[in-house]
Amino acid sequence: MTPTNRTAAPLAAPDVERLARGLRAGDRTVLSRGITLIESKRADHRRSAAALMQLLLPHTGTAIRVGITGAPGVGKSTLIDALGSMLTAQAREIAVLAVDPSSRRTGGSILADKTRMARLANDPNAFIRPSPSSGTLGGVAAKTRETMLLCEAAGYDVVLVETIGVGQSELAVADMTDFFLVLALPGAGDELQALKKGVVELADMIAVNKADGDNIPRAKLAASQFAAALHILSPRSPNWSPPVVTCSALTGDGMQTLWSNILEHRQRLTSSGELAARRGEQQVKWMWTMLEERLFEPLRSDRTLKSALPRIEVDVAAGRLAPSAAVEKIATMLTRA
Ligand SMILES: Nc1nc2c(ncn2[C@@H]2O[C@H](COP(=O)(O)OP(=O)(O)OP(=O)(O)O)[C@@H](O)[C@H]2O)c(=O)[nH]1
Ligand SMILES: [Mg+2]
Repeated sequence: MTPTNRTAAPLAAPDVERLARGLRAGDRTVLSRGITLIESKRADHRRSAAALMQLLLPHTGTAIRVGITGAPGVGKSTLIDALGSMLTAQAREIAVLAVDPSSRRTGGSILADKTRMARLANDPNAFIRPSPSSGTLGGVAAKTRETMLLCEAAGYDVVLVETIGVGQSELAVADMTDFFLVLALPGAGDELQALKKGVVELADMIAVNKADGDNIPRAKLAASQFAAALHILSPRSPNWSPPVVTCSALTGDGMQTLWSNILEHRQRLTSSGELAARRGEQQVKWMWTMLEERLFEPLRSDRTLKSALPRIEVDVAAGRLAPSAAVEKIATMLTRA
């Protein structure tokens, strides 16, 4: 082995096994190292990461996976803090992850998130990991999914995934979780308009947050309007009709009801076999998304390809190059990349 090769392979197979053992023993430093490994773009790291995932696979799948979405400022982080602390007080271990492909959350805003989740940030039974920084939605989602599995193998029994709800990120989070919670604001009609229909269709529950102080009557009104609207949509699951509740992440009101609903949903989907079926479908879908990411990667990383693509696009747009001929050209370059 040449020296260059040696530096390129810092994690040989036995190290992956040690990492897996440490991770399963609940060592947080090792968990963070594992996450760093799966977030790495280096080819040798990627192979180690895949080996790690395969080793840990039998020890995953046990957590209750909850996705949380809603407009900016609706109170997602505050709610995660309130719900999460309630759960750690019940001796559960919570992992908090995020999918934010816009990489809006760099530096300062990660800190802001931690202050929004002040209780959990200092809770030994909670593990908070910000969104992988930048990248395509597919890439960010794939890393978050694997991070979720690492957390499960490390013994966390509830995983809460926050998404900012930009682009298709809600869909990606709904695809990696068992229960999808949509937060809304008191403000009824307008709010209903503002929520994308596709997101409401994904909801396993809508919670009208900030139902405190003067907001309570408006929150109740909004909840009844959402309930009426949900009635019209065909439910996502034959075993579950999404309830609409009101809550206050600030005071903690409604957190217990929220959690009871999540448990009830889990019980029903488990006994009907829907949970296992849904997770199986998710796994296959993840595989395809990751493969797609992998196949497309040379388009983003290979220098020759990257520099050729804009020119090809211009030629296609100008009608000088047939799209089919362009595809042939790119495909040939891809096989050489
Ligand atoms: N009155 C009231 N304010 C709340 C409640 N929940 C959150 N807030 C406030 O709303 C603001 C936004 O809360 P966040 O938890 O950061 O909201 P978010 O949805 O995570 O926001 P982004 O991550 O930026 O999309 C903060 O000032 C919170 O204190 C609530 O239940 N009642
Ligand atoms: Mg937030």
